[in-house]
Amino acid sequence: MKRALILLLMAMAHVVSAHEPIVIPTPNSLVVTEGVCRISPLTTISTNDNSLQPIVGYAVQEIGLIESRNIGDIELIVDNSLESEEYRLSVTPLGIIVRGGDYGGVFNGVVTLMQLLPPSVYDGGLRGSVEIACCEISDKPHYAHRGFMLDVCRTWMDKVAVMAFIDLLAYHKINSLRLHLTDDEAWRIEIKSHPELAEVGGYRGGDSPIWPRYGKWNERWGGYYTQEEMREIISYAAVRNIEVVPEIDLPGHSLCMATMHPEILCAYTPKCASSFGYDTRSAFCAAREENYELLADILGEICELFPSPYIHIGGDEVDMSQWKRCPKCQALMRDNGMTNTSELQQYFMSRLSDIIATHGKSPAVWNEAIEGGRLASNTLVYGWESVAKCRKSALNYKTVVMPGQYFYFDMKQSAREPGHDWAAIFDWTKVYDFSLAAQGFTASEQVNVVGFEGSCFSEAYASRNPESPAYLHYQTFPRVVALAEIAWVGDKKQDRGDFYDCMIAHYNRLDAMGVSYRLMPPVVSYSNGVLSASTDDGSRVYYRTVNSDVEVLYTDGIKTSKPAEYSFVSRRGSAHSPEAAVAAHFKTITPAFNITSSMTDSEKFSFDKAEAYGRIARTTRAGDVGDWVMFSFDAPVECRSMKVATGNFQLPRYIFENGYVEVSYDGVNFERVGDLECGMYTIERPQRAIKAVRIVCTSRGNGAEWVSIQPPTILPKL
Ligand code: TNX
Repeated sequence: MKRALILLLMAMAHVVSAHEPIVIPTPNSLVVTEGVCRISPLTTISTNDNSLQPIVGYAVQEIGLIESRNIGDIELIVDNSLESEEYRLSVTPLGIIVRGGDYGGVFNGVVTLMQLLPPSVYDGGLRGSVEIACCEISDKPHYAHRGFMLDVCRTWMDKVAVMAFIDLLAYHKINSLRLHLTDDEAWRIEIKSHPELAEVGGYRGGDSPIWPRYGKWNERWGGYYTQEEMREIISYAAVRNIEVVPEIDLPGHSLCMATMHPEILCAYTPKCASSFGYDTRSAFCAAREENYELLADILGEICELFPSPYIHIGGDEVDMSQWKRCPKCQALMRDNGMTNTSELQQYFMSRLSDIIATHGKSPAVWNEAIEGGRLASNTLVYGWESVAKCRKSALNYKTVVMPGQYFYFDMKQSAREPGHDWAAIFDWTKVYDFSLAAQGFTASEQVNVVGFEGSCFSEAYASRNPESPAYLHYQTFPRVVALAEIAWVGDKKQDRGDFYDCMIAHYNRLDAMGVSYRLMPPVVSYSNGVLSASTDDGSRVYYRTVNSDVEVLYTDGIKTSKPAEYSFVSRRGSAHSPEAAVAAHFKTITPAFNITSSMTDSEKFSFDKAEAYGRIARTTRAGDVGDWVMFSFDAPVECRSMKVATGNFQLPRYIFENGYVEVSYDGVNFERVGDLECGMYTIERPQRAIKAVRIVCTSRGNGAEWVSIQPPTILPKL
């Protein structure tokens, strides 16, 4: 609809343009004017303002222009009459002027200018001469904070990978990148006064004392940023109008630190028999005075290194049972009249706030940190648990709104896709529809909302070829595009269908950027003996049958009496959709079986729960070499595939880290069919009916206190 209107307007203005102006995030005002402007690799760009020099360099590098000392064809100007991040972009036959209220404003104007050029600009810059429609754009963001958080702990991303992602964020006018630098699984930033934190804590698995979680079981894997590298990331981001906000996640999520420095833990000896001696406690003791000295060293260096006015000090998901069992914590609470452990957390966070205040910085925290009483009034709260928690925070604090069910892009996008589902299962449309007003934020609460932030926690990435950005891209794009849009326009949104039209045009740019984004699934229908699939996004559709791994280009309806045998996927550029098919294709069967094991099952999560296909069962300890779990079916099962798995549904955690799978067709003789990968194995197209499957463990421990056992996933013969 909107595109049709633009085309009509352009026709009326007699503009011949190779490229209709679709800008995302949508500008406040874009008026197409008469004429065209020609741009080529010989076009010059200039500024008379030294502070804008990095943007000239950026445009030269990205678009492929020539820098000029005289007034160029494209001129960058700071205009003090405009607000921070506001810009005016004027494209005329004689040249282009970008005026911005400040550095960010001018940068935003240049990002918009890039979108007026053909998409190939994102793939090596301008190749030849192009004509663009003349226009006048007047634009500014609704929210000052348009953020994204990368979890570089669970999955290591080196400097180059982070910079590549910064490029993508910058193309969408995201202006804050939070780096989640410490967690249970890793310590990713060099601390010169305590070099072992990164040198040891940056690596897990192999000969490292840090247990390998979520992937890469057999090698020492990871890395960390030296302070020098972090400075490079910070300035790379700053050129692109992105501020890097560091997060040191405290006092919980500190298992990595505690593995290196067990003295930071509460003063009691844990029971570690079920984890083969591995201590899984993860919280700093709040009553140990030396802990504050250590954290003063660490946070002091962080404050020096990062120009950001905020230092995120965590505060989420603290396992307070540790403090309840600690005599020192209990004494501290008694002496200070504290009645619950949230107050103890407030005490801890306030001590850290005092430390960073001495360096002129303000604290940022996750929403749990405000539960135990008032924090410093300059605290920035990141609300993640729910909309209600965000609203509660916004009563008293500046708040970044990022409830998991709208902004956690590590969540699945539909039921059978990868990712978590604890918050919700959602695609970009749900992000787009998010609005403070619709969520019931009062006017005064809205005033305290500084903006939105997307995130991608990366537990599920580490086991999916983390050397490639494909998984990260798939989870985050186009959800980041929707995030960028709503953070820019606020509640003044266009109809979602119209935005989708713009998004599809924008896909051409994502293709040129090399982003492996997620397409919407093809629509599949079956009638009169013909199976059809369609898409509306310019992608090609491919199909497969259950009997073959070969993908075939779909061109026309498929005549078949067995529609469930087919599944479809669409592709364009590096993007692809999830698998789509008629419902019967995905149907599973649940034949009766029982579980036996060399390990006992837990009382609460007993084997019979999994036998009822209800939920995951648990053993009472981690696995050792030779341990086994067996699924025995009451009657032999004919099927087209059977997946057996240790560990949780979405994450390879609580698994047999190494092992193999044996199948028996008679219940007596077993044959080895393959090795576990991330604790699981799928028996594909078994030739005979299966009577029993046995999973055998070949390694000791899994860094936790039990093994999870999933019910098998069985797809019937069709
Ligand atoms: C909750 S977000 C967490 C993270 C997990 C994430 C997975 C937050 C403050 N804590 O530790 O990685 O869920 O979605």
